[in-house]
Amino acid sequence: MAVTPLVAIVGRPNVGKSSLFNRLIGRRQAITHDVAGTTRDANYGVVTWNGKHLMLADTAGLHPTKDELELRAQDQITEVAEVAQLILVVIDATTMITNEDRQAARQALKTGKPVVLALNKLDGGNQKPVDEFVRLGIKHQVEVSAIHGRGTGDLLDVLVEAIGGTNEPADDNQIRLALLGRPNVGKSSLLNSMVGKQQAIVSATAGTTRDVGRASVRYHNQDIQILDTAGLRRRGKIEGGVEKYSALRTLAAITQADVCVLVMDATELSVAGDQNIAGQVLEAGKGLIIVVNKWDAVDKETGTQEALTRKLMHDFSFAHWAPLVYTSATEGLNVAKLFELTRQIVERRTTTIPTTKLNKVLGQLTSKQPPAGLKNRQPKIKYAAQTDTNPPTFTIFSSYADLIHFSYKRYLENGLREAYDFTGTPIKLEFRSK
Ligand SMILES: Nc1nc2c(ncn2[C@@H]2O[C@H](COP(=O)(O)OP(=O)(O)OP(=O)(O)O)[C@@H](O)[C@H]2O)c(=O)[nH]1
Ligand SMILES: [Mg+2]
Repeated sequence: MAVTPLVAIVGRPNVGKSSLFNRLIGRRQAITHDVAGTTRDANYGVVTWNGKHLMLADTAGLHPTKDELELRAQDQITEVAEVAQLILVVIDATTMITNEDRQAARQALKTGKPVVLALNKLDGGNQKPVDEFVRLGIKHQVEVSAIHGRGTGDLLDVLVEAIGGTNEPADDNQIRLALLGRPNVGKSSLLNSMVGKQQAIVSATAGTTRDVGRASVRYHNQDIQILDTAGLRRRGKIEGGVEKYSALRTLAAITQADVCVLVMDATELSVAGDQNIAGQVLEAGKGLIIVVNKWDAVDKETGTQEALTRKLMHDFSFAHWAPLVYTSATEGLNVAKLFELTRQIVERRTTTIPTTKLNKVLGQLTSKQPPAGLKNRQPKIKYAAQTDTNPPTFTIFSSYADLIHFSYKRYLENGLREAYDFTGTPIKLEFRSK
Protein backbone atom coordinates (compact mmCIF):
# COMPACT_ATOMS: atom_id res chain seq x y z
CA MET A 1 0.00 0.00 0.00
CA ALA A 2 2.51 2.62 1.08
CA VAL A 3 5.98 2.44 -0.40
CA THR A 4 8.54 4.98 0.77
CA PRO A 5 11.36 5.10 -1.80
CA LEU A 6 14.84 4.62 -0.42
CA VAL A 7 17.46 7.13 -1.52
CA ALA A 8 21.01 5.97 -0.84
CA ILE A 9 23.61 8.69 -0.41
CA VAL A 10 27.02 7.51 -1.63
CA GLY A 11 30.38 9.04 -2.43
CA ARG A 12 34.02 9.00 -1.50
CA PRO A 13 35.08 10.07 2.01
CA ASN A 14 34.94 13.72 2.96
CA VAL A 15 32.75 14.98 0.13
CA GLY A 16 30.11 15.95 2.69
CA LYS A 17 27.61 13.06 2.55
CA SER A 18 26.69 13.26 6.21
CA SER A 19 26.41 17.04 6.19
CA LEU A 20 24.17 16.87 3.17
CA PHE A 21 22.11 14.15 4.78
CA ASN A 22 21.69 16.23 7.93
CA ARG A 23 20.79 19.28 5.92
CA LEU A 24 18.15 17.42 3.91
CA ILE A 25 16.64 15.82 6.97
CA GLY A 26 16.77 19.23 8.63
CA ARG A 27 14.82 19.82 11.78
CA ARG A 28 13.34 16.36 11.70
CA GLN A 29 16.60 14.91 12.82
CA ALA A 30 16.52 16.93 16.00
CA ILE A 31 12.98 15.96 16.90
CA THR A 32 13.41 12.25 16.23
CA HIS A 33 12.10 10.22 19.17
CA ASP A 34 14.51 10.11 22.05
CA VAL A 35 15.34 6.46 21.94
CA ALA A 36 18.53 5.08 23.34
CA GLY A 37 20.75 4.09 20.48
CA THR A 38 18.62 5.47 17.69
CA THR A 39 18.97 9.24 17.83
CA ARG A 40 22.65 9.70 18.39
CA ASP A 41 23.79 8.46 15.06
CA ALA A 42 20.63 8.05 13.12
CA ASN A 43 21.83 8.10 9.55
CA TYR A 44 18.52 7.37 7.93
CA GLY A 45 15.44 9.50 8.03
CA VAL A 46 12.28 10.37 6.18
CA VAL A 47 11.96 13.69 4.46
CA THR A 48 8.63 14.90 3.13
CA TRP A 49 8.77 17.09 0.06
CA ASN A 50 5.72 18.28 -1.88
CA GLY A 51 3.67 15.60 -0.19
CA LYS A 52 6.07 12.79 -1.12
CA HIS A 53 7.95 10.83 1.49
CA LEU A 54 11.55 9.79 0.83
CA MET A 55 13.66 7.63 3.11
CA LEU A 56 17.23 8.91 2.96
CA ALA A 57 20.14 6.76 4.07
CA ASP A 58 23.67 7.94 4.57
CA THR A 59 25.22 4.71 3.38
CA ALA A 60 28.69 5.28 4.72
CA GLY A 61 27.32 6.05 8.17
CA LEU A 62 25.13 2.97 8.56
CA HIS A 63 27.71 1.02 10.47
CA PRO A 64 27.22 1.09 14.23
CA THR A 65 30.87 1.35 15.19
CA LYS A 66 32.65 4.59 14.63
CA ASP A 67 36.27 3.61 14.24
CA GLU A 68 35.57 1.49 11.20
CA LEU A 69 37.15 2.74 8.00
CA GLU A 70 34.58 4.06 5.61
CA LEU A 71 33.70 1.78 2.74
CA ARG A 72 34.92 2.84 -0.67
CA ALA A 73 32.27 4.52 -2.77
CA GLN A 74 32.13 1.52 -5.08
CA ASP A 75 31.51 -0.90 -2.23
CA GLN A 76 28.78 1.36 -0.95
CA ILE A 77 27.08 1.19 -4.32
CA THR A 78 27.40 -2.58 -4.48
CA GLU A 79 25.57 -2.68 -1.20
CA VAL A 80 22.77 -0.32 -2.10
CA ALA A 81 22.31 -1.39 -5.71
CA GLU A 82 19.63 -3.96 -5.03
CA VAL A 83 17.67 -2.16 -2.37
CA ALA A 84 17.69 1.56 -3.12
CA GLN A 85 15.20 3.21 -5.49
CA LEU A 86 17.62 6.02 -6.25
CA ILE A 87 21.33 6.59 -5.85
CA LEU A 88 22.53 10.05 -4.91
CA VAL A 89 26.22 10.41 -5.71
CA VAL A 90 27.89 13.25 -3.84
CA ILE A 91 31.11 14.86 -5.03
CA ASP A 92 33.15 17.77 -3.77
CA ALA A 93 32.77 20.30 -6.59
CA THR A 94 35.58 22.50 -5.31
CA THR A 95 38.28 19.93 -5.98
CA MET A 96 39.37 18.00 -9.03
CA ILE A 97 37.32 14.93 -9.85
CA THR A 98 39.09 11.82 -8.64
CA ASN A 99 39.17 8.34 -10.04
CA GLU A 100 37.00 7.21 -7.20
CA ASP A 101 34.36 9.81 -8.17
CA ARG A 102 34.48 8.59 -11.77
CA GLN A 103 34.16 4.97 -10.81
CA ALA A 104 31.33 5.74 -8.40
CA ALA A 105 29.43 7.59 -11.12
CA ARG A 106 30.00 4.79 -13.63
CA GLN A 107 28.97 2.10 -11.21
CA ALA A 108 25.91 3.97 -10.01
CA LEU A 109 24.74 4.35 -13.61
CA LYS A 110 25.39 0.67 -14.25
CA THR A 111 22.81 -0.32 -11.62
CA GLY A 112 20.08 0.98 -13.92
CA LYS A 113 18.52 2.88 -11.02
CA PRO A 114 17.89 6.60 -11.31
CA VAL A 115 21.06 8.48 -10.35
CA VAL A 116 21.41 12.08 -9.20
CA LEU A 117 24.70 13.92 -8.76
CA ALA A 118 25.08 16.48 -5.98
CA LEU A 119 27.87 18.98 -6.58
CA ASN A 120 28.59 19.84 -2.99
CA LYS A 121 30.53 22.54 -1.16
CA LEU A 122 29.47 25.24 -3.60
CA ASP A 123 29.05 28.00 -1.09
CA GLY A 124 30.39 30.66 -3.38
CA GLY A 125 32.84 31.32 -6.13
CA ASN A 126 35.16 28.38 -6.10
CA GLN A 127 33.57 26.08 -8.62
CA LYS A 128 35.54 23.96 -11.04
CA PRO A 129 34.72 23.92 -14.77
CA VAL A 130 31.32 22.38 -15.40
CA ASP A 131 32.58 20.19 -18.30
CA GLU A 132 34.33 17.98 -15.87
CA PHE A 133 31.10 17.17 -14.06
CA VAL A 134 29.14 16.72 -17.26
CA ARG A 135 31.64 14.11 -18.36
CA LEU A 136 30.61 11.95 -15.41
CA GLY A 137 27.53 11.13 -17.48
CA ILE A 138 24.90 11.72 -14.82
CA LYS A 139 22.02 13.64 -16.30
CA HIS A 140 20.58 15.09 -13.11
CA GLN A 141 23.14 17.41 -11.52
CA VAL A 142 22.36 19.82 -8.72
CA GLU A 143 24.66 22.36 -7.13
CA VAL A 144 24.39 22.41 -3.36
CA SER A 145 26.06 23.62 -0.24
CA ALA A 146 25.29 21.26 2.61
CA ILE A 147 26.76 23.72 5.07
CA HIS A 148 24.76 26.75 3.95
CA GLY A 149 21.70 24.95 2.70
CA ARG A 150 22.01 26.29 -0.81
CA GLY A 151 20.27 24.23 -3.48
CA THR A 152 18.74 21.66 -1.17
CA GLY A 153 15.22 22.50 -2.29
CA ASP A 154 16.26 22.07 -5.90
CA LEU A 155 17.90 18.80 -5.02
CA LEU A 156 14.74 17.48 -3.37
CA ASP A 157 12.74 18.55 -6.43
CA VAL A 158 15.11 16.59 -8.64
CA LEU A 159 15.06 13.54 -6.37
CA VAL A 160 11.28 13.41 -6.38
CA GLU A 161 11.22 13.90 -10.15
CA ALA A 162 13.91 11.30 -10.84
CA ILE A 163 12.18 8.70 -8.72
CA GLY A 164 9.03 9.41 -10.69
CA GLY A 165 6.52 6.62 -10.85
CA THR A 166 8.23 4.44 -8.29
CA ASN A 167 7.15 6.98 -5.69
CA GLU A 168 3.51 6.07 -6.16
CA PRO A 169 2.01 3.55 -3.81
CA ALA A 170 1.95 0.10 -5.36
CA ASP A 171 -1.64 0.14 -6.43
CA ASP A 172 -2.40 -3.50 -5.84
CA ASN A 173 -4.28 -3.17 -2.58
CA GLN A 174 -2.01 -5.64 -0.87
CA ILE A 175 -0.98 -5.08 2.69
CA ARG A 176 2.75 -5.57 3.08
CA LEU A 177 4.05 -7.10 6.26
CA ALA A 178 7.81 -7.19 6.81
CA LEU A 179 9.48 -9.65 9.17
CA LEU A 180 12.52 -8.00 10.70
CA GLY A 181 15.04 -9.07 13.27
CA ARG A 182 18.49 -10.32 13.99
CA PRO A 183 19.77 -13.51 12.35
CA ASN A 184 18.34 -16.80 13.47
CA VAL A 185 15.43 -15.43 15.51
CA GLY A 186 12.98 -17.39 13.38
CA LYS A 187 11.80 -14.92 10.73
CA SER A 188 11.71 -17.49 7.93
CA SER A 189 10.14 -20.09 10.20
CA LEU A 190 7.47 -17.60 11.11
CA LEU A 191 6.84 -16.88 7.46
CA ASN A 192 6.55 -20.58 6.75
CA SER A 193 4.24 -21.03 9.65
CA MET A 194 2.13 -18.10 8.52
CA VAL A 195 1.87 -19.37 5.01
CA GLY A 196 1.20 -22.85 6.23
CA LYS A 197 3.58 -24.46 3.79
CA GLN A 198 7.31 -24.52 3.25
CA GLN A 199 8.32 -21.73 0.96
CA ALA A 200 11.32 -19.91 2.41
CA ILE A 201 14.59 -21.62 3.15
CA VAL A 202 14.89 -22.41 6.84
CA SER A 203 18.08 -23.57 8.42
CA ALA A 204 19.74 -23.87 11.79
CA THR A 205 22.72 -21.74 10.80
CA ALA A 206 22.53 -17.99 11.05
CA GLY A 207 22.42 -16.08 7.79
CA THR A 208 20.71 -18.43 5.45
CA THR A 209 18.09 -16.27 3.83
CA ARG A 210 19.83 -15.01 0.75
CA ASP A 211 17.34 -12.45 -0.30
CA VAL A 212 13.99 -11.03 0.58
CA GLY A 213 11.56 -13.91 0.40
CA ARG A 214 7.96 -13.08 -0.29
CA ALA A 215 4.75 -14.93 0.14
CA SER A 216 1.19 -13.77 -0.26
CA VAL A 217 -1.74 -14.98 1.75
CA ARG A 218 -5.38 -14.08 1.67
CA TYR A 219 -6.95 -13.11 4.94
CA HIS A 220 -10.57 -11.94 5.24
CA ASN A 221 -10.72 -10.86 1.61
CA GLN A 222 -7.48 -8.98 1.97
CA ASP A 223 -4.19 -9.92 0.33
CA ILE A 224 -1.27 -9.72 2.70
CA GLN A 225 2.20 -10.02 1.28
CA ILE A 226 4.77 -11.16 3.82
CA LEU A 227 8.37 -10.05 3.26
CA ASP A 228 11.12 -12.07 4.89
CA THR A 229 14.37 -10.18 5.28
CA ALA A 230 17.77 -11.71 4.89
CA GLY A 231 19.74 -12.33 8.00
CA LEU A 232 23.41 -11.51 8.27
CA ARG A 233 25.18 -12.00 4.99
CA ARG A 234 28.45 -13.84 5.11
CA ARG A 235 30.61 -11.81 2.84
CA GLY A 236 33.92 -12.84 4.20
CA LYS A 237 36.52 -10.19 4.34
CA ILE A 238 34.67 -6.91 4.70
CA GLU A 239 33.39 -7.25 8.23
CA GLY A 240 31.87 -3.78 8.20
CA GLY A 241 30.16 -4.54 4.96
CA VAL A 242 28.25 -7.37 6.54
CA GLU A 243 26.66 -5.21 9.22
CA LYS A 244 25.92 -2.38 6.87
CA TYR A 245 24.35 -4.67 4.38
CA SER A 246 21.82 -6.08 6.76
CA ALA A 247 21.06 -2.63 8.22
CA LEU A 248 20.30 -1.38 4.74
CA ARG A 249 18.26 -4.44 3.88
CA THR A 250 16.22 -3.98 7.00
CA LEU A 251 15.68 -0.35 6.11
CA ALA A 252 14.71 -1.28 2.57
CA ALA A 253 12.18 -3.81 3.83
CA ILE A 254 10.74 -1.21 6.19
CA THR A 255 10.28 1.30 3.37
CA GLN A 256 8.25 -1.26 1.44
CA ALA A 257 6.04 -2.32 4.33
CA ASP A 258 2.83 -1.08 5.87
CA VAL A 259 3.36 -3.02 9.06
CA CYS A 260 6.62 -4.42 10.45
CA VAL A 261 7.01 -7.37 12.74
CA LEU A 262 10.09 -7.10 14.92
CA VAL A 263 10.95 -10.72 15.70
CA MET A 264 13.01 -11.50 18.78
CA ASP A 265 14.32 -14.80 20.05
CA ALA A 266 12.95 -15.52 23.54
CA THR A 267 16.00 -17.61 24.33
CA GLU A 268 18.44 -14.91 23.29
CA LEU A 269 17.21 -11.36 23.72
CA SER A 270 19.36 -8.50 22.49
CA VAL A 271 17.84 -5.21 23.45
CA ALA A 272 20.05 -2.60 21.80
CA GLY A 273 19.93 -3.99 18.28
CA ASP A 274 16.21 -4.55 18.49
CA GLN A 275 15.56 -1.05 19.83
CA ASN A 276 17.47 0.19 16.84
CA ILE A 277 15.24 -1.67 14.39
CA ALA A 278 12.12 -0.44 16.20
CA GLY A 279 13.53 3.08 15.96
CA GLN A 280 13.89 2.69 12.20
CA VAL A 281 10.28 1.54 11.92
CA LEU A 282 9.12 4.57 13.91
CA GLU A 283 11.15 6.98 11.84
CA ALA A 284 9.63 5.50 8.70
CA GLY A 285 6.18 5.91 10.23
CA LYS A 286 5.21 2.27 9.68
CA GLY A 287 3.09 0.02 11.88
CA LEU A 288 4.87 -2.16 14.42
CA ILE A 289 4.22 -5.47 16.14
CA ILE A 290 6.78 -6.84 18.57
CA VAL A 291 7.06 -10.62 18.57
CA VAL A 292 8.85 -12.80 21.09
CA ASN A 293 9.39 -16.01 19.13
CA LYS A 294 10.58 -19.47 20.27
CA TRP A 295 8.35 -19.10 23.30
CA ASP A 296 8.07 -22.92 23.33
CA ALA A 297 11.77 -23.18 24.09
CA VAL A 298 11.61 -21.16 27.31
CA ASP A 299 11.33 -22.79 30.73
CA LYS A 300 8.29 -21.11 32.11
CA GLU A 301 7.26 -20.66 35.71
CA THR A 302 4.43 -18.62 37.11
CA GLY A 303 5.09 -15.01 36.26
CA THR A 304 7.79 -15.62 33.61
CA GLN A 305 5.77 -14.05 30.85
CA GLU A 306 4.54 -11.17 33.01
CA ALA A 307 8.08 -10.34 34.08
CA LEU A 308 9.35 -10.40 30.51
CA THR A 309 6.44 -8.29 29.35
CA ARG A 310 7.26 -5.69 32.01
CA LYS A 311 10.89 -5.66 30.93
CA LEU A 312 10.02 -5.27 27.25
CA MET A 313 7.46 -2.55 27.98
CA HIS A 314 10.29 -0.71 29.63
CA ASP A 315 12.86 -1.37 26.89
CA PHE A 316 10.42 -0.38 24.18
CA SER A 317 8.63 2.38 26.07
CA PHE A 318 9.22 4.66 23.08
CA ALA A 319 6.94 2.33 21.14
CA HIS A 320 4.60 1.51 24.03
CA TRP A 321 1.69 1.37 21.61
CA ALA A 322 3.10 -1.64 19.71
CA PRO A 323 1.32 -4.93 20.45
CA LEU A 324 3.50 -7.60 22.02
CA VAL A 325 2.89 -11.18 20.92
CA TYR A 326 4.49 -14.39 22.18
CA THR A 327 4.81 -16.89 19.36
CA SER A 328 6.21 -20.24 18.48
CA ALA A 329 6.82 -20.61 14.79
CA THR A 330 7.48 -24.31 15.19
CA GLU A 331 4.28 -25.00 17.15
CA GLY A 332 2.10 -22.39 15.49
CA LEU A 333 1.38 -20.57 18.75
CA ASN A 334 -0.26 -17.14 18.17
CA VAL A 335 0.90 -17.11 14.56
CA ALA A 336 -2.53 -16.51 13.06
CA LYS A 337 -3.02 -13.65 15.48
CA LEU A 338 -0.48 -11.66 13.48
CA PHE A 339 -2.85 -11.48 10.51
CA GLU A 340 -5.68 -10.03 12.55
CA LEU A 341 -3.37 -7.53 14.24
CA THR A 342 -2.01 -6.47 10.87
CA ARG A 343 -5.47 -5.93 9.44
CA GLN A 344 -6.48 -3.83 12.45
CA ILE A 345 -3.31 -1.75 12.36
CA VAL A 346 -3.72 -0.95 8.68
CA GLU A 347 -7.31 0.10 9.36
CA ARG A 348 -6.24 2.43 12.18
CA ARG A 349 -3.49 3.93 10.06
CA THR A 350 -5.95 4.93 7.37
CA THR A 351 -8.57 6.40 9.70
CA THR A 352 -9.28 10.11 9.45
CA ILE A 353 -10.65 11.85 12.51
CA PRO A 354 -13.18 14.59 11.79
CA THR A 355 -11.79 18.03 12.66
CA THR A 356 -14.56 18.94 15.10
CA LYS A 357 -14.07 15.74 17.08
CA LEU A 358 -10.33 16.15 17.07
CA ASN A 359 -10.53 19.68 18.37
CA LYS A 360 -12.94 18.67 21.09
CA VAL A 361 -10.39 16.18 22.39
CA LEU A 362 -7.58 18.69 22.01
CA GLY A 363 -9.62 21.32 23.87
CA GLN A 364 -10.17 18.95 26.77
CA LEU A 365 -6.49 18.09 26.92
CA THR A 366 -5.25 21.68 26.80
CA SER A 367 -7.73 22.97 29.35
CA LYS A 368 -6.86 20.15 31.70
CA GLN A 369 -3.18 20.96 31.31
CA PRO A 370 -2.04 23.94 29.25
CA PRO A 371 1.49 23.98 27.85
CA ALA A 372 4.14 25.70 29.92
CA GLY A 373 5.97 28.67 28.46
CA LEU A 374 8.28 31.48 29.39
CA LYS A 375 7.37 34.59 31.35
CA ASN A 376 6.08 36.65 28.46
CA ARG A 377 5.66 33.98 25.92
CA GLN A 378 2.93 31.47 26.63
CA PRO A 379 2.19 28.97 23.88
CA LYS A 380 -1.52 28.83 23.29
CA ILE A 381 -2.78 25.92 21.27
CA LYS A 382 -5.44 27.07 18.85
CA TYR A 383 -6.64 24.16 16.77
CA ALA A 384 -5.61 21.01 15.00
CA ALA A 385 -6.38 19.18 11.81
CA GLN A 386 -5.46 15.71 10.62
CA THR A 387 -3.28 16.33 7.60
CA ASP A 388 -2.27 12.83 6.61
CA THR A 389 -2.80 9.12 7.08
CA ASN A 390 -0.32 6.23 6.98
CA PRO A 391 0.70 7.20 9.62
CA PRO A 392 -2.00 9.47 11.04
CA THR A 393 -0.46 12.95 11.10
CA PHE A 394 -1.88 15.91 12.96
CA THR A 395 -0.91 19.51 12.45
CA ILE A 396 -1.41 21.56 15.59
CA PHE A 397 -1.46 25.34 15.37
CA SER A 398 -0.27 27.27 18.36
CA SER A 399 1.33 30.54 19.31
CA TYR A 400 4.98 30.14 20.23
CA ALA A 401 4.90 26.59 18.86
CA ASP A 402 8.65 26.29 19.15
CA LEU A 403 8.42 26.67 22.92
CA ILE A 404 6.24 23.61 23.37
CA HIS A 405 8.22 21.08 25.29
CA PHE A 406 8.79 17.50 24.22
CA SER A 407 7.04 16.20 27.35
CA TYR A 408 3.96 18.25 26.49
CA LYS A 409 3.92 16.83 22.98
CA ARG A 410 4.02 13.41 24.50
CA TYR A 411 1.14 14.37 26.81
CA LEU A 412 -0.93 15.34 23.76
CA GLU A 413 0.03 12.19 21.88
CA ASN A 414 -0.97 10.02 24.82
CA GLY A 415 -4.22 11.96 25.17
CA LEU A 416 -5.03 11.39 21.50
CA ARG A 417 -4.19 7.74 21.89
CA GLU A 418 -6.59 7.49 24.82
CA ALA A 419 -9.38 9.06 22.80
CA TYR A 420 -8.67 7.05 19.64
CA ASP A 421 -7.30 3.58 19.21
CA PHE A 422 -3.96 3.88 17.44
CA THR A 423 -2.61 0.60 18.71
CA GLY A 424 0.22 -0.61 16.52
CA THR A 425 0.93 2.60 14.64
CA PRO A 426 3.05 5.66 15.27
CA ILE A 427 1.23 8.96 14.99
CA LYS A 428 2.87 12.24 14.13
CA LEU A 429 2.17 15.60 15.69
CA GLU A 430 3.48 18.58 13.75
CA PHE A 431 3.40 21.96 15.44
CA ARG A 432 3.01 25.20 13.54
CA SER A 433 3.15 28.72 14.86
CA LYS A 434 0.02 30.74 14.32
N1 LIG B 1 12.07 -23.87 19.37
C1 LIG B 1 11.85 -23.04 18.36
N2 LIG B 1 12.75 -22.94 17.37
C2 LIG B 1 12.51 -22.08 16.37
C3 LIG B 1 11.33 -21.30 16.33
N3 LIG B 1 11.38 -20.55 15.22
C4 LIG B 1 12.53 -20.84 14.59
N4 LIG B 1 13.22 -21.77 15.27
C5 LIG B 1 14.51 -22.34 14.89
O1 LIG B 1 15.49 -21.29 14.87
C6 LIG B 1 16.41 -21.51 13.79
C7 LIG B 1 16.44 -20.31 12.87
O2 LIG B 1 15.22 -20.15 12.23
P1 LIG B 1 15.06 -19.29 10.89
O3 LIG B 1 13.59 -19.23 10.63
O4 LIG B 1 15.94 -19.78 9.83
O5 LIG B 1 15.58 -17.87 11.41
P2 LIG B 1 15.74 -16.52 10.56
O6 LIG B 1 15.41 -15.41 11.47
O7 LIG B 1 14.98 -16.59 9.32
O8 LIG B 1 17.29 -16.51 10.29
P3 LIG B 1 18.11 -15.69 9.15
O9 LIG B 1 17.35 -15.75 7.89
O10 LIG B 1 19.39 -16.39 9.11
O11 LIG B 1 18.22 -14.32 9.69
C8 LIG B 1 15.95 -22.78 13.10
O12 LIG B 1 16.67 -23.86 13.64
C9 LIG B 1 14.49 -22.90 13.49
O13 LIG B 1 14.03 -24.21 13.49
C10 LIG B 1 10.38 -21.44 17.41
O14 LIG B 1 9.34 -20.80 17.49
N5 LIG B 1 10.71 -22.33 18.39
MG1 LIG C 1 15.64 -16.40 7.36
